[in-house]
Amino acid sequence: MRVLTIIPTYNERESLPTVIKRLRAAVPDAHVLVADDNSPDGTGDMADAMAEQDGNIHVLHRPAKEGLGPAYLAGFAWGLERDYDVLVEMDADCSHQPEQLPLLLDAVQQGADMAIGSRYVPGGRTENWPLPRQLISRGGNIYSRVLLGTSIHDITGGFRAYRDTTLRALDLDSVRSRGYCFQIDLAWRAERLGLKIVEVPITFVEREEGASKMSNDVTVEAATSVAKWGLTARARTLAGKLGLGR
Ligand SMILES: Nc1nc2c(ncn2[C@@H]2O[C@H](COP(=O)(O)OP(=O)(O)OP(=O)(O)O)[C@@H](O)[C@H]2O)c(=O)[nH]1
Ligand SMILES: [Mg+2]
Repeated sequence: MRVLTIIPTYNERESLPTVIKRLRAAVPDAHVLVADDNSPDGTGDMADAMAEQDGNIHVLHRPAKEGLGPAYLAGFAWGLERDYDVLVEMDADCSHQPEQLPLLLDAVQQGADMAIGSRYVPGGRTENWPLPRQLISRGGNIYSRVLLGTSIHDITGGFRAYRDTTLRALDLDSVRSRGYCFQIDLAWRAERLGLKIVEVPITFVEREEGASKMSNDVTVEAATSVAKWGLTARARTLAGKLGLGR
């Protein structure tokens, strides 16, 4: 399997060398694509310097900060054009431990269309995460469960491995999500298509370097998008039952 790990970055100068070093050691054959949104702290230049030293490292420079979603979409397009078999999402801040990536890749190897590193299945956990962040994360998952009826336990989790065929099936051109709801959006699309989603327990570790990019805007975007998707899906089901729209 040819694996591409996409790492979106915005001002991750302090974290990037560590995550890349750990990733290259943990899964030496995997290629890495840093998708940088023109970080003012020079993360993009730093990534270029690493790419010059190591042929498995690539850099995608994007003009401005647009959020996690568009950065991943650009990274997926880059990887699909180059025929990678598995495309991985991973944060730059080492919250997703590179040493656990083989667990996700094993799940895909064993037949999963999509593997999600999950904090909320038995064996999964978080380390040093402040209580307010834990509550937002748990709350977001419960909210998604109620509104979407999803059976995924960690639908907001951003440590994932997708089979290329999965991404090709998800109609990525129609994805509008920018912030964390991007993760919910893609997982829910895959679930509705009946694809095989496997949750692999992981330990999510609070970032040690750099600053969080979490903001109220992305929380509001997620809350309103999930409500909209859930209500639209229910309205469609109801219309189907009533025989409308035929
Ligand atoms: N390219 C790009 N990357 C982004 C953007 N916003 C966040 N990221 C990256 O997405 C990943 C997750 O962002 P974090 O700030 O760690 O968000 P988080 O993990 O929910 O928040 P913390 O728990 O506080 O770290 C990191 O690698 C960020 O650098 C963006 O607008 N563009
Ligand atoms: Mg983080």
